[in-house]
Order: sequence, then structure tokens, then C-alpha cells
Amino acid sequence: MAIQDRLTSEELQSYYDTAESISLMPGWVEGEGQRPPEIKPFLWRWSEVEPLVLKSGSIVAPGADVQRRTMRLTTPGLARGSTQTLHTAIQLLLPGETAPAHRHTPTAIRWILKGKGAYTTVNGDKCWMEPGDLVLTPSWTWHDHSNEGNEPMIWMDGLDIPLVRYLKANFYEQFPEDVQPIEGTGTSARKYAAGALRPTWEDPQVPYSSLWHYKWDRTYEALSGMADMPCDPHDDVAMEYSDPVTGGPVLRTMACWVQMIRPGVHTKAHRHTSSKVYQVFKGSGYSVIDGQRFDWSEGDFFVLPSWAWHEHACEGDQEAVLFSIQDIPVMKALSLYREEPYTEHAGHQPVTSHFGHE
Ligand code: 1HN
Repeated sequence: MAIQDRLTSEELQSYYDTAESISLMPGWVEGEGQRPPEIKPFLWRWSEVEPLVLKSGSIVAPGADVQRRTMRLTTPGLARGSTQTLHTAIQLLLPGETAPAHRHTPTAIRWILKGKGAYTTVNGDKCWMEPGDLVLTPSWTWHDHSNEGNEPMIWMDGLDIPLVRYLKANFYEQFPEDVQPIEGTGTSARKYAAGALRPTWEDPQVPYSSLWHYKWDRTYEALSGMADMPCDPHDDVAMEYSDPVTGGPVLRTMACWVQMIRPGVHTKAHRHTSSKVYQVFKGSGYSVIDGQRFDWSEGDFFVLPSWAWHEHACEGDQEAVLFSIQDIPVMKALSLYREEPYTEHAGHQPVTSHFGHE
């Protein structure tokens, strides 16, 4: 569109000033601060994160005022959050501590990293947590965490808070007691973890998975069972945690994946509109994201922004296992999901820089 020059520059300025005074912005002028923040891929090293997480134990304790002792993975460029929709944090719960019961409309997952002897209670169901377990605390479910063991418990929290805040739908309620009453232990898993078998007398109508505790031994068995098959060219042995009733994603706003990158595998690059946060649960390797190489090893976290080219590689003789949270269900629900394979250079991006070596 061409700007006509029928007005003098003073007349034009006066027009803009009048418009601004009644909160009208000309659509043909690029305004400042109108673009969403640019999210660049980023990686946090466990060797740097873990000492700070452990030290947070002598700075605060969970209780009435500080509900949770967490360190947030805040991607540079964002005031909060790890991507435009996802929030991730590392939580520490020391022996004898309880993080009090509450519920909120943001949905959360826990991906257990270290420790034993702690449990999360989800709507009355006590779930003992071990490394590699996934525990869901879906929107508006009561949850509290207690550590009855004798070692620090560390897990990754993944929440859809940036999205829920953006949509102005963030509600929160404190449970009247520190902990909620326990109605059973491992109930959701006993009913629903068999996957293809489920109770006949129940017809769950909840907008999230009826199974909210996925144990590591079963996860690893599923991954290993596919390790001699042809798998996904972009993600290798990638499995999605699914809702046993619908077969779909476990949560309306977040999907959880676990993937094994087998030794010697270098996947082909692709990109999609969904964003992800990965945790390296096992092994080491690297990912190339928009031409930048990210070397990762056990315990690291990294962010994949939406529409960034990415591929993964495992070079050694040990497999790597990556866990991730993603906003793909949101993109699909809104018909905004797009995916594209990288077709040049046999599917591999030229590496132009190394993260951490700039
Ligand atoms: C929350 O409730 C937990 O329950 C962890 O452990 C992290 C971050 C923001 C808001 C609520 C938890 C959270 C959170």
C-alpha cells in the first residue's frame, strides 16, 4: 500500500496524535513492541543446574507462603516461561518436607529425576515417585508432595502456565489442610496402566488421562521392545504417553513424549509449529537446531522453539533417552499444526555454530 502525500507532514503527525489519543493505531505503521518475543533454542547443563537446585534447599522451604521450591528454566528473551506456552522448573523436596495441597487451572506434569521415598497425591491417589516416572496433575486436580525418604527428591515440573495466563484463565485454590486425605495408593495405575485392558464399569468423562502415573519400568520396556524396528525418520523410537480411554494425548494442552535415539542414529531434520522442552534422561548426543549444534548429556534440558529445524544424533555405543513436553495438542485443536521435512543435504542441516562456544 502506498502512503499518499496529500497531507503535509504536520497534518499527518496531528492525525496520528489524534488517533493515538483515542487508542487507535494505524495498521500501516509498524509499531514498537507489537511483535511477540523471539524465542531462541537454549540448553541448561545439569552440571551447572544441580548445585544451584541443591543449594536452594538452604534458601527456602515449601510451606504456606512459598508453596513450591523451584528453579524455573527461563529461556533468554522471555520474561517468564520456557516457550510461549510451556513453563518448566526443577523442584527440590528434602526429607521430611511437604509441599502443601492446592489446585489450579494450569495443568502440570512431574518428570522424576532423582531420589526415592516421596509421593505426590493427585485427587486422593497416592503415587510413589521414582526416577523416570511421569505423574500428571491435570487442571483443577488437588495435589501435594511429601518426602518420607532420606534423600533429596528432584523432579522437573512442566506446566501450561504461559498459555493459561495469556488466556486469562488462571485460577487457584488452597486446600484447607497441608495435605489432602488419601483415598488409595496407585489407584489410577492399577485401573488404567494395563492400557489395552480397562475397567468395564467406569466411563471416565474427564478432559485428561484417567491414568496419571506412568512408571519408568513399563516406559523403558516399551521403548526397548521397539529398538529393532524401523522407527520415525525424524525422532527415532519416539512414543507418546497416551490417554488409555481416548488413545490421544494425556492432557488437553500438553503432550508428553519419550524417545530413544539409538546408538549410531542421526535423524533427518524437520520443523513444526509446536514447541517443546526436552530433558536428557539417559545417555548423550547432540541436536542441531536451526544450524546450531547443541551437545547434550544426561540431565541436561533444552528448548525447541516452534518452527525451528531440528535433528538428533547419538554417536556413542549407548542409547540416549529424551523426555519432552510439547504444546502439540493446542496447535492441533486450533488447526494450527504444520510440519515440514528438511529436504536439502540428505535431510541434515549444515552446522554453522555450537551452543556454548560463541
Ligand atoms: C505448582 O503447583 C507446582 O505443584 C510446581 O509442584 C510448579 C509452578 C507454577 C505454579 C504452580 C507443584 C509450579 C506450580
